[in-house]
Amino acid sequence: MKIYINGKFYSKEAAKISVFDRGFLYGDGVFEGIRSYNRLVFKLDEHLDRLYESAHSIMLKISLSKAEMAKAVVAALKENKLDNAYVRLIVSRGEGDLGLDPRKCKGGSTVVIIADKIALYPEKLYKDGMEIITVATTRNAHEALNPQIKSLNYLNNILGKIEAVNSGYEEALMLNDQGYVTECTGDNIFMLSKCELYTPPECMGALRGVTRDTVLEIAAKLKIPRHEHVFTRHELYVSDECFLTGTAAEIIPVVKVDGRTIGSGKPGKITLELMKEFHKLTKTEGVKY
Ligand code: PXG
Repeated sequence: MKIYINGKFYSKEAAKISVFDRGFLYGDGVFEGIRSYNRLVFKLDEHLDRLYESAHSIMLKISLSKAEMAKAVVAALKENKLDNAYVRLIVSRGEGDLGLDPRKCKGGSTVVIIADKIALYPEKLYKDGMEIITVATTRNAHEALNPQIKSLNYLNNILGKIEAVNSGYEEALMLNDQGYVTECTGDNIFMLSKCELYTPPECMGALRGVTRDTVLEIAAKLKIPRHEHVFTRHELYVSDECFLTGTAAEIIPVVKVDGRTIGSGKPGKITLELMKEFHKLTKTEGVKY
C-alpha cells in the first residue's frame, strides 16, 4: 500500500505525520470518504466540494486547488492499482506548537490520501436488514460544532457508536437536543411512509450526505414523492420501510429500530428498488482513471 502525504507516496510503514500536527493534537482538520467502482470515482466533485466547504468553514486553507486534489486522488488510486476502492482524504491545519492558536501553523496544511479496499457491513445485513438502537448521546448542536463540517474530531459520532456496540448493535440512531431524528453515526437515515420518502433536513443535525443526495435524485427519477422533513422516533417506528445511506455502507435496509419492527420486518420493496438503481448508477457514473 502506498500512502500520499503532501505530494509524495510512502509505504504504509514509512507514512508518518508529526506528533505536533494539529490533526493529531486537536482533531483540527477535515476529511472525506470517497468510493470508486470499476475505475470510476463516484461523485468526486461533490465530495471535493464538501471537503473545501468544511475547510472554508473552519478557516483552513488547503494547500492544493480542487483540481489538484482531484488529480491526487486519482494518482493514489492508480499508484495502488485499485479498481474498486475506498479513499480516505484527510486535511489537517498542519504542524503547530502546543497552543490552540492556528496562527502557529506556519507550514501550511497536511494532505493525506489513503486508498484501500472497501470495508462494508456484513453481507447478511444487506439481505436481511439491520437493527439499530437510539443512543443517549445527542448529535452535535450546529451552534457548537456544525454537523455539516466533516471535521477530524468525530468523537460525537464515536461516542454514539460505542453506546450502540456496547448494547450489541452495529449502528446507533442519534437524535438532536430537541429529540428529533438526525442520522446515524456514519450514515444518513431515510424512512418510507405510504410510499413517500422522508429524510431529516440538514438543519436538524444531519450531514448532507453525498449518498443521501444521490438517493433523493434517484427517487425523483422514479417519481417517488420525497421530503426533507423533521420526524420523531414514533414516526420512524410506524413507518413502512427504513434504510441508511453512506459512501461506505451504500444503502442498507433497517428492519428494527429500538426493538420495534419496521413494516414487514424485511427489507422494503422501495428500498430494494432504490438499492438496485443506486448500484446501476455506480457502474456508469464517475471520473474515469
Ligand atoms: N453522516 C455522517 C455523520 C457521516 O460521517 C454520512 C452521514 C454519509 O455521507 P456520505 O456523503 O458518505 O453519503 C457520513 C459519512 C465509516 C465512516 O467508517 C463513514 C462516514 C464517515 C467516516 C467514516 O463508516 N460517513
